[in-house]
Amino acid sequence: MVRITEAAFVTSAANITQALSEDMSEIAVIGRSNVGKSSFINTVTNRKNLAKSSATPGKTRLINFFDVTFDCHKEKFRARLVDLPGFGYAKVSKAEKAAWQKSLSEFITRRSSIRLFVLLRDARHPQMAIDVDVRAYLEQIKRPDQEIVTIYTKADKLNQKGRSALKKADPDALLVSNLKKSGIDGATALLFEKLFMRKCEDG
Ligand SMILES: Nc1nc2c(ncn2[C@@H]2O[C@H](COP(=O)(O)OP(=O)(O)OP(=O)(O)O)[C@@H](O)[C@H]2O)c(=O)[nH]1
Ligand SMILES: [Mg+2]
Repeated sequence: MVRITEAAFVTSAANITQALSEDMSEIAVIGRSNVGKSSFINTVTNRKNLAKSSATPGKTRLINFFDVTFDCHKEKFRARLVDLPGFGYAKVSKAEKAAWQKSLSEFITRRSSIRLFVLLRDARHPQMAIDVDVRAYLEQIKRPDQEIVTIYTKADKLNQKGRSALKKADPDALLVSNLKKSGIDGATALLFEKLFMRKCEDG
């Protein structure tokens, strides 16, 4: 089984110009404000407060970089996780929102070290138009050496009705709960497989 065994915060940046040099394969974690991006980084790295999460939307204001090590049967693979500010956060001024949107889209379109976009969506709301739009946008800007995966958060909040709605919207949906720490092995395996283009087989 593949695990992330080491993780360390490196730095924050307000925009692409301030960002680290592009010397490592990166996984960019994208999604609506409050969907659980920072929590997801804590869950996959098995660290409580590595990325700052909060019940108040709009918590992550900067682009945060974390160096991580994937371990597949003692073989180490280094990568970088990027925690991004959420989109769709309503409680800021129009000007601030526009500036945000600009630095976020600049980062994701121009940062060539991004190899994988992880789009997080709320399992309770699999059809949200803004998520559909963002997925389409990512498909449009994605270069040949980049991949996109969707992972649904807050699985613990799903009832039977929500489960069927999600299955209908996306039969192959990968679900995680950052609260219950469920779905993490599958999510880690998916990140590893997409990033390093190989599976970490059991044995
Ligand atoms: N029940 C439940 N709550 C979750 C889950 N993931 C995150 N949360 C909660 O949702 C809230 C937002 O989590 P964050 O990780 O800060 O979300 P974010 O996407 O980083 O938000 P921004 O930084 O504002 O864009 C926090 O109160 C978390 O505890 C989950 O899987 N289940
Ligand atoms: Mg955050």
